[in-house]
Amino acid sequence: VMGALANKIREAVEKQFTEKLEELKAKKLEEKIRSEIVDITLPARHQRSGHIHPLDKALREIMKSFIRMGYSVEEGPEIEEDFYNFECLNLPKDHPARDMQDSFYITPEILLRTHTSPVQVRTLRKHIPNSPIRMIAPGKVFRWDNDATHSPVFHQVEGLVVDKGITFADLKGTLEVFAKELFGPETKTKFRPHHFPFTEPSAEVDVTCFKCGGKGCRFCKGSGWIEILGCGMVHPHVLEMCGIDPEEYNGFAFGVGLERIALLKYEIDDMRLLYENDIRFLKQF
Ligand code: 2NM
Repeated sequence: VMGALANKIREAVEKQFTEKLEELKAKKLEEKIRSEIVDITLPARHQRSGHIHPLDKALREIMKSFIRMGYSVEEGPEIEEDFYNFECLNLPKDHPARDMQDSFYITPEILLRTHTSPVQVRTLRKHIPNSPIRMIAPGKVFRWDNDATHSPVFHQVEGLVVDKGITFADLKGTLEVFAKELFGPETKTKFRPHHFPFTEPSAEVDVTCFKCGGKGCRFCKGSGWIEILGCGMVHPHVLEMCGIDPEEYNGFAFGVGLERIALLKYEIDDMRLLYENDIRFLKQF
């Protein structure tokens, strides 16, 4: 009798216990569902995306043009030795272009590179005899300048070709093709004599204004021509400093300011806009 009674009590307690347990579980699940409710009618959260920078866009175009012509793309240090930045490039210790006012020196022998030519020098100095060089060197360069048209940090793309029997005609042909690819097939080029310490002869290159086609407009300040780069035949002394026999080899080199190309191509009138990284500005290109 006692056993049967005990079983009945146990069953009753168990029943109440499981009922309460189920009730609590159901309540908890309901709370969870309520707290995790998603309103699928809400607008999605806006994903802000970046944009290719106009300097990078211009660089990609320039690189595409030269890579197609068989050039390699070389890089080098931004903190450079005086030897590679100046000495090898026909810029001896007393040369005015080395002025402390133009260059950021770290020690008397180390500075922030003032052009990407030291990359060319480094490439030439490890050059394997009997192999031609066709290279461009894009990158940051540093000069003591700061106003509406000069930034202390800016970008250059320098090019170099060294082989046997290179002529000024090769230089002209190459840069003509480049100018047409960059500014359109109607573009004409003009080579004006100039001076650079590392090339002889040297020239500056103008292209016909891509706005007015050469007639003269506000964009080209009425002249019909726009200056885009400097170039020349590599000075024999530079080749010698790089361990290359100028009797056997010669070549040409050129330097383009990337900011200048970007401002021209995308019709940007203040260079400082390039450095603010305002997405509302960048998105336009
Ligand atoms: C320029 C103009 C003319 C140039 C020279 C060299 C090197 F290393 F081969 F000697 N690289 N780049 C050069 C020549 C650069 O910039 C306006």
